[in-house]
Amino acid sequence: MEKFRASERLVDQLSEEKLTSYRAWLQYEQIENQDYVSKIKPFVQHVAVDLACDEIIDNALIEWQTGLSSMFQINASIIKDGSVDKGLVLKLDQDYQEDAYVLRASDDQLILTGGSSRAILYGVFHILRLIQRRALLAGLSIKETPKNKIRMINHWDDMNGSVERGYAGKSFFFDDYQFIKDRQRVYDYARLLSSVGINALTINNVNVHRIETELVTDTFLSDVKQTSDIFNQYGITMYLSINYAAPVELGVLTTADPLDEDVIAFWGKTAKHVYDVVPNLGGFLVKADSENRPGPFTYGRDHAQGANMLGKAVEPYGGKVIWRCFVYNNKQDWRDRKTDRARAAYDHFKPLDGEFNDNVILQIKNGPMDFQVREPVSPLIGELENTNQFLEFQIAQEYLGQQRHLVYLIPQWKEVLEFDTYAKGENTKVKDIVSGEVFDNKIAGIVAVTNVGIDYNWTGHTIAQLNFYGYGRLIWNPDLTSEEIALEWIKQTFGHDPKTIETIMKMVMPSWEAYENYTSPLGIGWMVNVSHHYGPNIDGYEYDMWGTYHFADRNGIGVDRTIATGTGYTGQYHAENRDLYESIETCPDELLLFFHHVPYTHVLKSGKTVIQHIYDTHHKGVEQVEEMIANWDSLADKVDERRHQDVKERLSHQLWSAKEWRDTINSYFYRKSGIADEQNRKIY
Ligand code: GCV
Repeated sequence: MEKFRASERLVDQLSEEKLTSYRAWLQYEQIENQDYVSKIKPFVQHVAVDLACDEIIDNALIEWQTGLSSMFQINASIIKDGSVDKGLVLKLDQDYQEDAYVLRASDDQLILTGGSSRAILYGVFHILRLIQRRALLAGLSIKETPKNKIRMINHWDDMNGSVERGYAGKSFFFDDYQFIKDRQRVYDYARLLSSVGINALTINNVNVHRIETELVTDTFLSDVKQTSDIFNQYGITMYLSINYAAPVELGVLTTADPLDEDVIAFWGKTAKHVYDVVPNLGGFLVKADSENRPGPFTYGRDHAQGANMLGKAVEPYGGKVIWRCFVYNNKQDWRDRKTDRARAAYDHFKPLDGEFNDNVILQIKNGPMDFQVREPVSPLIGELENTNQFLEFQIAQEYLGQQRHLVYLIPQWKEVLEFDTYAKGENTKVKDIVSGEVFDNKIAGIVAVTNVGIDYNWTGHTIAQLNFYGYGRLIWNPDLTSEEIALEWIKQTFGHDPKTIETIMKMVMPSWEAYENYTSPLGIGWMVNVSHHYGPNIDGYEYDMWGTYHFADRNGIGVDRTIATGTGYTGQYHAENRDLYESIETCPDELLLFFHHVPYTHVLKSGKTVIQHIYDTHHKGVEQVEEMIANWDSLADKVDERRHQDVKERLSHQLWSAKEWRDTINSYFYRKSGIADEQNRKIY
């Protein structure tokens, strides 16, 4: 099997100055503080391996040696014959949960006991993370069990090499309708993923075109196998996005009806062959009956019938089918204020609860719309009591500045995870539902659309690496705070200078709020250009031919989603949330226009009118970006030139863009409402 070694490859590919960006949070900078070095040395001279090695353990050992030689210039000896029990000792305990591990240290011995090889790998990364953060090891006593069993990444990579909603260069899996033969990047990526606990991924877009339909055929299966093998070496299970209409697209049948015997046989045979070649494949991810993708609706069948047919096909091989709930009708007349895209996922899938096979999982986006800067939590989460489910986030900043803007996403995701659905009374939080605890699901977890590409810093914006890192850390342990995650990342990525840490914290922590301030206020969302979703275009979204998502007119703004007078969407929530959102009095300001259509003069809880809020926040957002720039400028002599320059360029574009947003939005609403003054600042 193809084997790559991180240290060899890194040096081959990139110039030294770009390597710093490429290393991301695995910088392993040399440690100068001799006092710290002397305290850690007893633990790092030897590693005693008291377990059977496999390729995952091999990689854990390589990582340990790479980290130590770089940070301490130590070549840690690996002892497998039991002759030494000092230093790091690796053990397995079958009674632990698969990914769980324990770290216990005396004065000169650190025992890492894991439930599996993968847990050992995670444990090694944990110790290296502690050392990178200059934590002491003596007396350590830690037990780590991930909250979510499946921690997944979705790629939207196409085989022509492009990445749908990708903002960090082209795909590193595919180019020119082929797999890229040099798989160095893939290996390095697997390493980064496992360093933050990711254990599953799909490599191709959920929008499966003709060419990717062939991923399940002999045209590409040996490439699929080689790629899967690389991820397996890092404890990551690979899945494929498949085309629901494959039997038709491949010219085998004239139907993809899930109840048709020939279709059932096609998938049975296809699954068998796929698993013969790629026995470790996790299964299939499907986007069906959505945004022009084929699905069971064409044949008058429902999603359960479609998903279960595939579920049965992969069942004999332990495979899973992940079925996306992002299903909506995107044609709506602007005069129709009752049809509501926000209702769609719940309306489609709630009635099917309990009808899905055990190996089928429904994948639900965090909000009812589509990864806007502010949305309520999807009401479907908490409503599926008898169905496996995954929560879906988007690390790629499709609607959040496309990695040209600095936006730290963990605070947004934490709000989602902490949201109380009241599904089983008070304190039924999203984080406990999607982990499978509330409804005792067999399969559960969190998935996110990735933000990486072939750019040398992986994520386009260097600071967007934090969202990748943070996603892994957060879904491993949702109780970590946004501050803790940011601090971990900054120390590993940029080192220990107190001013650097403090300054970057000041930049990242308010960045989500800043973005919201200068873009879309009060839960309105969507005011972007329809094709690429970037930059302000107030009436620009998909209803531009027919209307908009915000219903702004001279009298008011917002979407009435109440039961009393609107689309009835609030009725999809449990009583406590339904009542909270239904009433203008109790609806939180930040979501007011998502749930209500109000006059511009409506007074918010803050005491300001809606129109004044819009104007003021747009100015504030721009000022916040100016502060970010001043902060970053002050680090010119603290951060290496390449990364400093990269971020500086992005920030200056962000400022330009924030001003464009401010001026576009404020002048639009000035005209629309007719109640702003000429300077667009003071309304009254
Ligand atoms: C992959 C949004 C994006 C699409 C994406 C879709 C989805 O509509 O703009 O690019 O398609 O979501 O999640 O399937």
